[in-house]
Amino acid sequence: MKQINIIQGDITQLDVTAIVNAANPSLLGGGGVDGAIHRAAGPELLAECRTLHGCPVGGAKLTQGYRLPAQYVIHTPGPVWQGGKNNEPQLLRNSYVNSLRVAEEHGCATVAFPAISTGVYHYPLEEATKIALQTVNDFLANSQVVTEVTMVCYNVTAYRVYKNTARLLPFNE
Ligand code: AR6
Repeated sequence: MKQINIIQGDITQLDVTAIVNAANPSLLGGGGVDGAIHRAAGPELLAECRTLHGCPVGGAKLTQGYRLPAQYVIHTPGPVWQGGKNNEPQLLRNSYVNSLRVAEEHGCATVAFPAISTGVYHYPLEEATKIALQTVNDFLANSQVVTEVTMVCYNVTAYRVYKNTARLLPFNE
């Protein structure tokens, strides 16, 4: 059975095989969920990130989870919203797909995502949510490895948008 969960909470607390970090191309930390993940994982995370030499927008790279309950962190820089004419939808899709590919390569059964690009990067929440849910749903349908994906909404606004969007899509949570 494949499953998509939508929850409100703090992604750093989740006991899943891998959590995804909404990073920036330097992979050297920042604010938002990136800052929270680095604080919770401890300094070893930054030390490993330094060995990765960054990541292009829409790409994904894996590290250990260190002091997190999750075994791994998959770091993906999403696109900065620049009005929508700079390939933002495709780049956001790439962040989800490439994160899930990396999860598959490392045998991760359970993966959790934050709402990539919808904070500091200002991607409109409704549009980003449609891409997130559609992309994850399509990938899960074809994956032999990833069986459960949890979409983590940090605040109630995002949670409501995710729940409403899920109702409009052709899948059941
Ligand atoms: N758990 C789950 N979601 C969270 C948490 C958390 N602990 N904290 C925040 N969020 P953002 P971006 C939500 O800004 O837009 C960083 O500085 C937040 O409410 O973290 O992709 C990076 O280094 C929002 O819905 O990421 C980059 O420079 C979502 O996570 C830049 O921000 C994403 O917001 C990336 O910007």
